[in-house]
Amino acid sequence: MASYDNVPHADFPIPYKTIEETNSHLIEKPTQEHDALIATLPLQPFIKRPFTFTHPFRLYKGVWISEFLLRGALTMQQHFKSRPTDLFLASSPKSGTTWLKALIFATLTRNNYPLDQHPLRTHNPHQCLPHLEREFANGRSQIIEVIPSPRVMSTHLPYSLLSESIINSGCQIVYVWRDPKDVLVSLWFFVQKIMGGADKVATFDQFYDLFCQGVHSQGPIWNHVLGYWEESKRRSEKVLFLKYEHILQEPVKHAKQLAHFIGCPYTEAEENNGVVEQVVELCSIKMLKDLDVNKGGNRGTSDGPISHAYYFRKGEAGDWKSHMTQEMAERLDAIIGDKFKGSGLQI
Ligand code: PAP
Repeated sequence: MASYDNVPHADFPIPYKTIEETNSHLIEKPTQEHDALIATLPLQPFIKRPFTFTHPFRLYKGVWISEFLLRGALTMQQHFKSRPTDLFLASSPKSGTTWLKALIFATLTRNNYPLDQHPLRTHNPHQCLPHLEREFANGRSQIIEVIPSPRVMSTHLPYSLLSESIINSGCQIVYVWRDPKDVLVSLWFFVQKIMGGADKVATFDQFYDLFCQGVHSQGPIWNHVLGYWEESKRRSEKVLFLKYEHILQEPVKHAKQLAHFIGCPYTEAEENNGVVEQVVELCSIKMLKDLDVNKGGNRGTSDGPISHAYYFRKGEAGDWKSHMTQEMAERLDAIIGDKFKGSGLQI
């Protein structure tokens, strides 16, 4: 049997879905307390609702965010009490959230279950870790409250919109970002699936133009990335800054770095026994995509049920080359390169 010595709080986290199901009596009516304020905020330029599914975007403090998630974010900012032991996965949408949810969850729980019976084989990664502002928007704030420590949660909010409580609690944040050109392509395919076809959404060129203006979920992406980058430079022991493409290139190295950062490094014995490779394999898109839960299940959201399969497409670097002209790529790179100037960051 595995040893729990190097994994703190060996029994936790357990999949969020289990906590949600056993505490369903704590679910409240979704909040409307910020609706009056939200109604005064600038609305996104409409073509067809290309990025927003059923909820339009509003511009709040320089961030384009769906009305629905903004409701959750504002309620969260007011009421959420972060604990020093909390761990957050932060990301701009379509930057590697599902993958990192799996990797973090598997890393923390690798000794709680035999890996061939691990909950990731029966749960989509989004059922394992809650998305904080979405849960607040959905009346689940009290469920978040009863999750035993150490809690592991995700957020798509930029650093500038995190609550004071999160920033001041001393909790850790893992941030993942991705080449924005691939983020854009991934978003476009995702929205088509949600909306039921290419004819239901804006054209790729329209998507691209809005993206270049920063009008997309939690955009502009350059501010999102820079916010966490700056914070990771200031507090490297609290904010780990990862890039999707780098993890793809060297998954084992990054899995070890992640484990070290979150306080459960692999032992020499684990490394010698190939446990890092097994965790990486369990979390790979090839493995997750083929599981029944991810082929057939779905996730209830404010936009209706979203098939788990929509979270797994190609999982590659550079798919933008099949969808963007060289000129489009250079223009977007130039916009982002300009914003990154002086930061030390490069695409
Ligand atoms: P989210 O923000 O809605 O949760 P997110 O998981 O960040 O989405 O992004 C989805 C992308 O990650 C998809 O990329 P693609 O469209 O370019 O293919 C998806 O395929 C990819 N992805 C999902 N799981 C994995 C994984 N285990 N390894 C690598 N990439 C993955």
